Amino acid sequence: MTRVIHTGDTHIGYSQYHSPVRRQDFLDAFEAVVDDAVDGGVDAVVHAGDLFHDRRPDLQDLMGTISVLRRLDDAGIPFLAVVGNHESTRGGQWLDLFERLGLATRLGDEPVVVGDTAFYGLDHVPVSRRDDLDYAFADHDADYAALVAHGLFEPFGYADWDTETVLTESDVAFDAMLLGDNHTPDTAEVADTWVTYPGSTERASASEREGRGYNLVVFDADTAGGDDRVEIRRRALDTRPFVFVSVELREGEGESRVRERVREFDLAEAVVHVEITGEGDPVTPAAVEEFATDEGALIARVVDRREVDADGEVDVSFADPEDAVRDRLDEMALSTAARDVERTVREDTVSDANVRETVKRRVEERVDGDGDLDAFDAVEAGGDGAESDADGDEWDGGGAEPNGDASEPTEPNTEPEAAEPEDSDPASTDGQVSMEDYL
Ligand SMILES: [Mn+2]
Repeated sequence: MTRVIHTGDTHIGYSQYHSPVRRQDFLDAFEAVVDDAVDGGVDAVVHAGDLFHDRRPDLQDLMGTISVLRRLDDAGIPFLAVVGNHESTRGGQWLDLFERLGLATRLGDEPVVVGDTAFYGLDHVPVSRRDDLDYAFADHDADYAALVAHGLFEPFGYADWDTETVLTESDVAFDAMLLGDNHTPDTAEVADTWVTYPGSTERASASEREGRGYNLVVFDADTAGGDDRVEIRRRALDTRPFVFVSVELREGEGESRVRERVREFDLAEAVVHVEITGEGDPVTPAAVEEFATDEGALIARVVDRREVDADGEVDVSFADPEDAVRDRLDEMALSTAARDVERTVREDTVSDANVRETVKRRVEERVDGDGDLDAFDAVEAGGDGAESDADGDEWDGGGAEPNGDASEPTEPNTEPEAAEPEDSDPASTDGQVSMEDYL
C-alpha cells in the first residue's frame, strides 16, 4: 500500500488583488497541505505543477517554500513533483534547485518508487510540441504505477490534451494519472485508469467558487475495492473565505439596498465579490467596497452588470479604475491580438520583467505555427464579452496563464498559454482570458 497526498496549482507568490495578505495565503495553503501530510504520515507528497505563480518567484517566496519543504523532509516524507507552465523557465527549473538541496525529487520518465508504487512525471508541454512526445517510460517492478502530469487533459473542461493517447501510447500501464493545471477538482475514469485533478489550494480566481482541497490517494486494491486498484479521496482545506453577494436591484432601490444585502454576510477577513443586476439607481462601486472593508472584509470588489447609460460616459471609480479602462477598451474595435498585447502590458499577473518576452511570444504564436492571422482583424466593439468582468487583477484561474514557458532552453515556446478554467460560463471567468479566445 502506498498513501500519498496529491496536490498542485499552489501558485506561491501570487499577490492576488495586489494584496500581500493574499500572497501569504498561497504559501499558507501549501503549508497546510504539508501539515496534513506530516500529521497523517503519508508516504509522499505528489505535486502536479505550478508550485509557483511566476517563473521568477521572489526571495521571500523561495525562502518560505524551502522552509515548508524542509519540514516535509524532516518528517522523512518525499516531495515528488513536475514543472507547471506558470513556473517553467528556460534556464533550468526551481524544482531542480530544490532537488539539489535534497528537498524534492523531479519526476520524469524513470520510475521513482515509493512503497509499492512507481511514480513518473510529465511536465507541461506546449501543444505545438506534443506530437513529438513518445510517452516512453522506463520499466518498473512495483505493484502500482502513477503518472503525474501538468496540462489540460480530457475529459475535463478546456481540455487540449488527449488522455487516452497518453495512456495507450505509454509503455507503462498506469493505475492513475495525478494531474495539475485545471484548478477545478474532478475525477474521472479514462481507459480503465483514474485521472484526477485536486484543484488549486487557494482560489487563484473568483471563479473558483467551490471549496479548495487536495487528494488523498491510496494505491491498494484491497482498500479501493471492486475492480479498482486506487482509492482517491478529497480532503478539504481551510482557506481564505470568499463571499459572493448578488444583488438584484428593483426600481427605486440603490446603494442602501446593496449595503443591506452585503451586511447579511459574514465579511470578517473575507474576499467579497458583489454583483449588482436588475434596475434601480446608480451605485458607486467604490462606496460599497469601502463599506465592505469597513465591515471587516479583507478585500471587496463590486461589479455592476446593469445597462450603462448610452451617452458614452464612463464612470470611473477610484476603487477600480481597471474596470473603467476595460469598459473603454470594450468600445474600441481592437483586434483580438491587440487586446491580448494590451492586457499583457496592463495587467499585473505578468511580472514587469516578463512583459516584453511574453508579448513577443504571443504575437509570434499568432503569426507562426497555425497562423491565427484573423486575430489581427478589428473586432466589433463590445465583443469578446468573456473579458469584461469583475476582477481584472487576475489573469489566472479562469483564463490563460500568462507566464507559461518552454521547458526546453533552446526552442521558443509557440503555444497559446494553457488555461485554467473553473467554469464553462465565460461570464463567470472574472475578466480573464478564456480558452475560447484562442479557439
Ligand atoms: Mn495553475
